[in-house]
Amino acid sequence: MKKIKYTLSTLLVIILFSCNEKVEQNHIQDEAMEITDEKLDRFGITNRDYLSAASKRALDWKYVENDWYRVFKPMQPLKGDLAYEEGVVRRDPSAMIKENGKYYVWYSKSTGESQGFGGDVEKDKVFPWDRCDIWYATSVDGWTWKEEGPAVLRGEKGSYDDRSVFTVEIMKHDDLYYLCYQTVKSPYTVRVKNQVGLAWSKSPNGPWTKSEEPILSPADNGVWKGTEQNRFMVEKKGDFDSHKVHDPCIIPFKGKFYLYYKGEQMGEEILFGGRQIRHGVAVADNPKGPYVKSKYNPISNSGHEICVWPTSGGIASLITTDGPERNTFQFAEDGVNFEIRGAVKGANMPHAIGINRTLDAPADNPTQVFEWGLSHVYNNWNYQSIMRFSSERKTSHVAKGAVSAKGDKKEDTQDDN
Ligand code: AAL
Repeated sequence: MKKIKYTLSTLLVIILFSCNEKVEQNHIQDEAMEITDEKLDRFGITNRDYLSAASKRALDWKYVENDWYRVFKPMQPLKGDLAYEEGVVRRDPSAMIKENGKYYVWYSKSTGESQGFGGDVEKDKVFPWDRCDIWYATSVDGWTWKEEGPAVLRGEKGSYDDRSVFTVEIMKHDDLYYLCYQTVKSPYTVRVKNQVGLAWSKSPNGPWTKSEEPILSPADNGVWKGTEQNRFMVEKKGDFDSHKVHDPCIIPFKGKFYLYYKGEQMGEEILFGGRQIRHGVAVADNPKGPYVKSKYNPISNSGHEICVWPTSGGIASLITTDGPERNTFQFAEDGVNFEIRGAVKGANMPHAIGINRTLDAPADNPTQVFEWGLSHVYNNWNYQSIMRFSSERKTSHVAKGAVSAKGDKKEDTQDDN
């Protein structure tokens, strides 16, 4: 009995102590939050003694600025060979670079309808991005494009890229051009793993030399459950990139090469109303690798296609489509630890963006690279075409005809009233 009494009182002391500790922690957190009168006024908070969870988050925001806010306009069709063509898939454009007085873009190209996974995956085309090769086109004005031909073809039967090479990015470094892209080996099953390949050339017109082996592969610590072709059935999910490494983009940064990529996890879930997609980075001393995945991966908790660019001495990222932080601009001074810096209006938001690398991104306008560029649209499930996007920066909020905070009168505005 004595023993029980002793145990109960010890338990009580522990509970009281841990409750106290919790209160203490909350208190410390509140104290760390700087609650100035100016902040309370700016955020319109009624009573500083009754802060809602949302008000606490607002007061705790690290960055409150307008440099990172953009509004996209409706996309416009391209002319010439990149105009929509029934029966042809052209999608996932690379960044655009300018060489020999012309814009260059690379993209995934395939023909014919997709049958999905219901049929014969050995013979069918399962997705619009299945059975693709990488093609390229040039343009003087960015509107009318000439398709120049294939740049990188699928590999020979039995090679790691024998089924599809797709979703490509371009990097120019020290007079060499590098294309990095996704690869699939046949058969294209639901559980097939995707890797990343690399090709290089002395000229943007090729010829391209392909890496013999992939430069990036999925983490191998997931375990499928059973043998049925079902990607949601797992014994163990493994890392965020245990199934696929996608959307590669290499950026020279701080004397090294940062390969940003999208990971797909075995047993992927739907979270926050979107797919459970996250980004990672792998770093190399040389453009051709070896690329070593960062210990900090994943470096995003949201997003889909990779869209990264250098600005303000760091790397910025546009997070689209999936996850709680979708439609945000993020920035990492070290290229790894990204913080939200601004939001993007959801309307007209392009996906699978090919950044216009001919535009600058100065510190006082870090999203300027989005003034115009390329993206793709789904004309229908089978066929996609490349389109031109444009956007404008939004730093004020004023109705047509009214005077802005800066004192100018807006005659033409997209702003909400
Ligand atoms: C895109 C990209 C990758 C996927 C497919 C084609 O959104 O994430 O490229 O494999 O869809």
